[in-house]
Amino acid sequence: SRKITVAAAQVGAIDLSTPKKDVVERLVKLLREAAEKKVQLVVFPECTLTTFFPRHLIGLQEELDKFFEHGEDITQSPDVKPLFDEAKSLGIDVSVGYAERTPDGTGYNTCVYYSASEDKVLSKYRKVHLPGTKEPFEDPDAVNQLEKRYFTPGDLGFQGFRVPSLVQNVVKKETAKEGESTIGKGDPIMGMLICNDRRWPEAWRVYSLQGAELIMFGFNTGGNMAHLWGSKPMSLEKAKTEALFHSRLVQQANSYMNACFSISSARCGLDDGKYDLIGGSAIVSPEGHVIAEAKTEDDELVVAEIDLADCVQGKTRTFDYGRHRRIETYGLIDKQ
Ligand code: CDT
Repeated sequence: SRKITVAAAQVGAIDLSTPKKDVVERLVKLLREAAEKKVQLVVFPECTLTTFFPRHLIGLQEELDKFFEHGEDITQSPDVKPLFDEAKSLGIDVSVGYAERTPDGTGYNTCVYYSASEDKVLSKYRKVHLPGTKEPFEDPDAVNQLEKRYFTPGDLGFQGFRVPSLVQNVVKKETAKEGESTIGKGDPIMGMLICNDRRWPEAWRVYSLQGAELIMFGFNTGGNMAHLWGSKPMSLEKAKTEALFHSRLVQQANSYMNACFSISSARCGLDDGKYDLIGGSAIVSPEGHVIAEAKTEDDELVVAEIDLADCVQGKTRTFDYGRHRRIETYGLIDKQ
């Protein structure tokens, strides 16, 4: 069977002063709920461990560094280790987003995929498309988006990866009979994006060219980011409805166009009682349908059983790249 039970672990309000330890306790609670529901993979949001700090201008390096994880291996980071220990003991794979400070001082907006059966990080991704500005907006009422100030664009590319132990009876290339296709038969092929990346078709496409069957991403999207989007003045309510619409639009469209499942996991609620983030975590099928979605703007587990075999039709018919793509006409893509 190619069926797996997956979940988006949506995370509600986190204040500027909330200790990481408290956040991790909430994440562990979500993991335990996932275990009760026989979930095999849980996706946590972008920068899960703290408030979305790029909205704040933080001058002191020492203060800023509190929002980052330091050291080579996030699974050993003292505040976060309990989450990976719990994932291991419950046998649940997790994808977790966090701010990463490398030994040479570079900051990345990062996520990892941790496999419980292997007890190790199988893949790391660093956000490529960083929205916002280096300098704060001049309007003192605007909510800032200082990702370009705090982070460097990701340097790892979009590396699809295979995940062992989630599905049974896999056919590997080495064991396939002569002429037998292994599309949709091996260990699942996955990819990770982070927030703004989801709006860029190239990011999804590079994964789907590697056969990705499941793409996951966390996000922090402001409910009212008129300064960032340059949109016409509109009511807060309308701005949030638009933001949710576009978030859902890109997830559904890209899942369909790349014949893959997708899981999106939101940070949401009112951070510090005033910074509104949209929710809208969802699990979407390769046909572009929403199969599960969040009902709240708080901590919530969104669960679905998915059958990766459902990717085969899109990958072998409508979007059979070998037969239908016309790469000789796409040259401009990597020139501008
Ligand atoms: N985190 C992130 O990339 N957010 C952007 C918009 C900024 S709203 C805080 C997004 O594309 O959703």
